[in-house]
Amino acid sequence: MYSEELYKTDPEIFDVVRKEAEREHSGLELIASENFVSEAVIAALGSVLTNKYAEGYPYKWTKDTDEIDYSKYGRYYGGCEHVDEGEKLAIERAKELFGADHVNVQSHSGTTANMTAYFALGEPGDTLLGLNLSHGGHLSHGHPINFSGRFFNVVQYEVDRQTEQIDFDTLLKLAREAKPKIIVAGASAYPRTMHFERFREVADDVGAYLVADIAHIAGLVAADLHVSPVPYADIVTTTTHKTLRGPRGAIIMCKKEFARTVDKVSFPGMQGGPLEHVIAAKAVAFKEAASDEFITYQKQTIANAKALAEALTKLDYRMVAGGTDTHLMLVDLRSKGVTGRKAERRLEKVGITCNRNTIPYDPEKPFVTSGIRLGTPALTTRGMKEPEMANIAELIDELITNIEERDRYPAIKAKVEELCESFPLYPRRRTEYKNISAR
Ligand code: DSN
Repeated sequence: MYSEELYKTDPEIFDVVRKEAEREHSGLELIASENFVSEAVIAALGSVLTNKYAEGYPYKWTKDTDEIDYSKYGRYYGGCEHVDEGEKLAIERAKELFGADHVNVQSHSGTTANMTAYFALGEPGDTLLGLNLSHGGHLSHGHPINFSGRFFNVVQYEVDRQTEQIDFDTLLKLAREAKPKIIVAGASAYPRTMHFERFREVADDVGAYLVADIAHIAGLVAADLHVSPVPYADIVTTTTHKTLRGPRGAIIMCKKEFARTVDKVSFPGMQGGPLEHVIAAKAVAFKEAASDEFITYQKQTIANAKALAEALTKLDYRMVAGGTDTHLMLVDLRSKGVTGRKAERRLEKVGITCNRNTIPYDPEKPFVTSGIRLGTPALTTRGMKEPEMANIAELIDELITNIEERDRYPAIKAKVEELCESFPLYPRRRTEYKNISAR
């Protein structure tokens, strides 16, 4: 209904939106960190809540006890009674979903959530022990060009050369040498289970705080299909837009003893006005994530990842760490003589979207890489199951094994589009866009 207004005011931006909806529908989205939100989430995002300034919180901390009091007005602006309700719902639903003592729902992104966690627990110059980016970690886990690498004394751990998984004896040895203030357990390209209980043992041994970043696996954790870090970590951060299938943004969960500090570091320490439209959309996503349907979805996401990994293995692709326990896999392309960069670019030409990714101990530069990362959350949201995963593995293989034969690309693209047509994405929305632009 309101797209008409956008078209009248700004046909160029309308067209950007229309074309992106078509791209999402007509391609196979295998970027492990992406997903397709519900129309309900989009409705909350595109709402009047974007108009409201609401610095502060929908509660006040009581003076003497570490309790939040929703009956007290904690904002620096008037007129927050409705956004207060939305933020309260987001907080309470997230607490329930993850079993956390306290949740701050205001983080704009995973990186600012991590920044908040580190500054809540440490000071610039403290030692931070995080997983190396090229071994599956994240920029905000201590990369030298990121704030984390510039503000903290970073020591990085790596995966074992043989198993390509975290070896906790090696990690313990490194932690004893480095004596970190904070250990970060989390990854953006680690296909196997993150054993948070083992991280806790290491942290306890060296007297470090433990931050768990579950940006990728939050949906699996919420559905109880992956070990939860909540009982083990002092602070848990997550984005809300990956497996969790909410709006782009993040939250911070923590034990009660850190709650007040986390809130203070987030605002006024780190951010200004919270994005109340995004927070309301987070609340919607948490409600959706508490449903049985969401558990079924996450089970299928894992089953699809296993099916895709198995089908590719049969086609002679090597899976890093031997396969997957989660929603993602890392594919080593060296046996095919194709780099990650080339595979990413050429796959895109036939409508298959993924990202190049370093594999552990990668001989190629990070901009080139020997691998690609594939994930199944978005395709599973569309309703695809194991048979489609086998089909997709064949389409990927057809492209990779004939990568220099560009005349074959149109036929592969046609097969991709045919598959996508059977699993329509945002059909009402796309029809509306088409009708408006046809006028
Ligand atoms: N950029 C995200 C990913 O793709 O994993 C992590 O923040």
